[in-house]
Amino acid sequence: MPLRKLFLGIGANLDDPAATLADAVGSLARIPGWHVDQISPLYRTTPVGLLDQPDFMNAALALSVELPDDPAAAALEVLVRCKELERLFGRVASVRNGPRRLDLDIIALDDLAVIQPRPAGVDLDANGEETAVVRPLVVPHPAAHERLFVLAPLADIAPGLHAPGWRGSAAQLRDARLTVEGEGAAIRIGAWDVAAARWV
Ligand code: PH2
Ligand code: MG
Ligand code: MG
Repeated sequence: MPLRKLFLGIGANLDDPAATLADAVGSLARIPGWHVDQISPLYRTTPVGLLDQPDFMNAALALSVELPDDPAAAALEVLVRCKELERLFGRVASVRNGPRRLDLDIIALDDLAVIQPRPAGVDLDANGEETAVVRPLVVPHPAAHERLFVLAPLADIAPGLHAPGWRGSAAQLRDARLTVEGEGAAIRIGAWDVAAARWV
């Protein structure tokens, strides 16, 4: 099983988001075969999509993960693990783009490009077959390049990352979004403290 480089976007905006995200980092690191290599600063971000909800906390992680050779199988395994963790952290089904205790999104997985139907029952956002079919798992994340809450923390840990289909590096895309969304849309509020296993 090859070691693949995985970039995750993590976010939360209910209860104690910073504590939830820190605990999620710990849980990801304890998955057998998963290694957390980099943890971005923590950002407070303006909600995108559905505006009438609390601000989010967002961060990005770089991991090395033992995954199957087959790209689709690798992406699905990551998805299933992430959905398991979201459920463990008490996430309940909600509206698309709505408030959530924990959201783990695959930003990019090596240089893989995958479009794959989601396995039934894995997606808490999906309230039926239709959603699973209409919204397949797409890697790299189809919206990552146009969201400052993803790009700002990602560019901190992987400025040169150029995922398949992107028109620039993470740093270039972040700078482009900064001019659209403004500095206030993503504010750095903490750096990861290894000893405390928290952002401080
Ligand atoms: N996640 C969403 C929708 N909107 N906005 C911010 N600021 N941060 C998020 O993580 C986020 C969002 C859907 O997953
Ligand atoms: Mg998301
Ligand atoms: Mg998600």
